[in-house]
Amino acid sequence: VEASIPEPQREAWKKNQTSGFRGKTEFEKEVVRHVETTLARSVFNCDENAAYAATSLAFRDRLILDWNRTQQRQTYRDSKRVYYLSLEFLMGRALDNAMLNVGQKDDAKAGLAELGFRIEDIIGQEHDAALGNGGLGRLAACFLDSLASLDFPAWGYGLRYRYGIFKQEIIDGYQVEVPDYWLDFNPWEFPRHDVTVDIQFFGNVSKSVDSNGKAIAKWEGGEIVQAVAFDVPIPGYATPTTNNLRLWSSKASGGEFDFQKFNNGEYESSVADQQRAETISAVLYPNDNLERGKELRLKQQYFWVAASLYDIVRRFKKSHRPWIEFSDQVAIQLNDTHPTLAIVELQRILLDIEGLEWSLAWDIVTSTFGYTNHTVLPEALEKWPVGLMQHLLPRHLQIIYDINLFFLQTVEKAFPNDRDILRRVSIIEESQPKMVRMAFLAIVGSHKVNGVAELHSDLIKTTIFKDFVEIYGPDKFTNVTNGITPRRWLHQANPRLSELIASKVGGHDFLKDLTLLNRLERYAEDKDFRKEWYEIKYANKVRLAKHIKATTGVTVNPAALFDVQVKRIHEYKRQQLNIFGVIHRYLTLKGMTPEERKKMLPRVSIFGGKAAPGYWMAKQIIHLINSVGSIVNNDPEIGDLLKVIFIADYNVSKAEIITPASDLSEHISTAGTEASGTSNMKFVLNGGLIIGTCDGANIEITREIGESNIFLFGNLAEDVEDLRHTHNYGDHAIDSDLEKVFLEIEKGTFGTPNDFSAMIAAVRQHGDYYLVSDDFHSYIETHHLVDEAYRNQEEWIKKSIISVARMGFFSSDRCINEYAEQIWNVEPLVVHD
Ligand code: H53
Repeated sequence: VEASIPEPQREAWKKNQTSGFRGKTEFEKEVVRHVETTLARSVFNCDENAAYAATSLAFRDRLILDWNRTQQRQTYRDSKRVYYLSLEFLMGRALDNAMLNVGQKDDAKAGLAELGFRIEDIIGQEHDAALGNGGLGRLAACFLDSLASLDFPAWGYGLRYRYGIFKQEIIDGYQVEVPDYWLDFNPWEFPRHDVTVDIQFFGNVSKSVDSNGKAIAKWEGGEIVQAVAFDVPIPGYATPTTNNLRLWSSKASGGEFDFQKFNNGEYESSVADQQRAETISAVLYPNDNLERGKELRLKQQYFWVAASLYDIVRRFKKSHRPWIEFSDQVAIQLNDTHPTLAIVELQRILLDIEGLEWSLAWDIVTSTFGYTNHTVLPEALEKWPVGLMQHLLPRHLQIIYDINLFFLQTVEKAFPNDRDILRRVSIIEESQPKMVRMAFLAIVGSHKVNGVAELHSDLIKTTIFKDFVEIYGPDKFTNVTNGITPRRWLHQANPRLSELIASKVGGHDFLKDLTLLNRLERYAEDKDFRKEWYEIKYANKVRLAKHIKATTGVTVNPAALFDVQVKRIHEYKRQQLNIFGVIHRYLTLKGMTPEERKKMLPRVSIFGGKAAPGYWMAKQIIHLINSVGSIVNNDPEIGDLLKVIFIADYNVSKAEIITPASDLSEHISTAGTEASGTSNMKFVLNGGLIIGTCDGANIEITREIGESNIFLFGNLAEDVEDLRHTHNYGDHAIDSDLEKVFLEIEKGTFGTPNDFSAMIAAVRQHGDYYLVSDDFHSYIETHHLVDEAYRNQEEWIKKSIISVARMGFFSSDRCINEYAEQIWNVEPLVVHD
């Protein structure tokens, strides 16, 4: 039924159209209105939380008007849209970002002050939207910001988890996980109870032939779960464009519960179906770079993908265009292999529901999808047992088999003398049990495949996807180096630095064209400018020191070198290398005379990051860091010379405090293992230097900022394979300094040695897969170079300024423009006021 208002009545609508608040006074009015009506509170019981709620609702009201206008314009213009499918969107807080992006933070600040609140306290009330694990989820969030800021018609599609990534507490030095119930009050989402999709699971497929002799497959039976849309407005920076992030929530279809059972007094089982359905979107899987093949995870993937595709297809069909034009209107990007079933689902829709021929349908599918690979780690590559797929999605498995059959036929034709290639590239792995290789399915079903940094994109072409380069040619594979949004990661997280930069590079335009930062370079030679630069860094360190004091009780000296490693805890990221290095430093200090010690440079080693709950070794690493901290931090001989801090519950809003405060950050993965890394970009953009391996985006950062502005160490990716071969399990030589560290741990200096024996055994007895010993010497030597460099503060600050000036390339705006041009073929659409 058409729900639009007839022409004669539209005048009344026009006359009564609302517009967002303008200026401080109108903002205050909105806040008071929300406090008094929406929240039913008053001047007598408005605490900071209520003020946060009212402020957010005032901004939400304002955003949704731009959102409406953006959506109307995009529909009216019928322009091509991008759909970014991601199981994770690690958004962090929304209020500060919304205020800055619409350009009304000053009004809000002044207005809140008049109403009796400090804006920082109000911002601090917000709960992070933590629907992601780490780099992959945060990248998706940066992309949404860039897509809107660059005026691209784009939607994100994800799952509305009731529980995001767990909260981490550190109790007696161990990680303890606490559920993250974040939906108590979330002013940033719009429930769309009218936008629902029924999603089918299980059942079976019947095949028949129609009157024209055409085969018909019918997927019948099984169970239905309902997907309900929740929309989150995504404001662009300094533009009215406000895009949409649509998150799906699961619920039982056909009513709340079984009335029959309820009437019979079977209260518990009457709600069982409902609970089972709601389980699908209940919780985010807390693994980063690890796939464990759980049935519920596959259910989540299909649920989300099927709802999203139904929505996309429904929108396309409104335009009454022929199917052949689908990929002129729609580009879908797969963020890793998690949404790969979308390929199969679209083929199913076109074939079984719309009645298209296989080859036409398949052309449409492959020209619609692009696939981004984010890892070469074998444990992170998704594979699903054929049996599970058959049980849960019987029709999809048939289509996968057909896709594979046609694909292998073309391979066989092209490589008639190579039997083995068919086994190697088959989407079905002939193992026990048989598995569906999702990355291969994603490659076969997409027109472009990209890696996320140059080294990584080269590696996938020469290792895991080598055969596919032979089959499709090199042009199907490309690189789009990751980026970060300078709005959140500079302007919002480091406002003083952002303003200082703006005062020198010609205003705030650099926030939309980050290459303008290059105008900063000449100020490296300006002593007064360097002083201001230093003062901002120092103030940021004071702020972090306060946070450390408040949360850990440890006092750190803001004049010390702040050495930071914050990211997910993973053996390949090598926090163990860092903490072994810290122990080495401690032993060196302990071996000195008081006079010698006086000459040493004070350091604070700061760690943060979550371990997947089932990742035992990662939890051991956290325990060792905390154990070392409790000894070192209380050693009166050491004092300020070394402090070891573990910041609990690292998340986006903590990153906004930590990143601007670092002097040095560590990006020290075994070469060839970190696809890109993005925190490396954030730290340098905030004037911190890097110690890092030749891995991921570190390599391109070096190219941009210059070798003299980064501390590189360690073996190269090309040598890793051979080095691993030289490690004879149990009897390869361990670096002598590292051996001293091990012996000290084994003496019990940092608590029960047994607690850490597995970490040591991984190096000594189990082949040192991550090359901790091979890189140890180079790591320690390079830290000496860092100390030397830091002694010369003027030179250090120059390096910091020059590095920031050369970071323009790493904006996610550049990255999104590359996707738009090379992969999506979409253009911006400006929404005028
Ligand atoms: O994706 C980031 C990269 C980073 C990589 C990360 C990632 C995940 O967070 C989770 C799964 C996965 O396969 C990859 O580890 O190197 O910067 C964004 O591309």
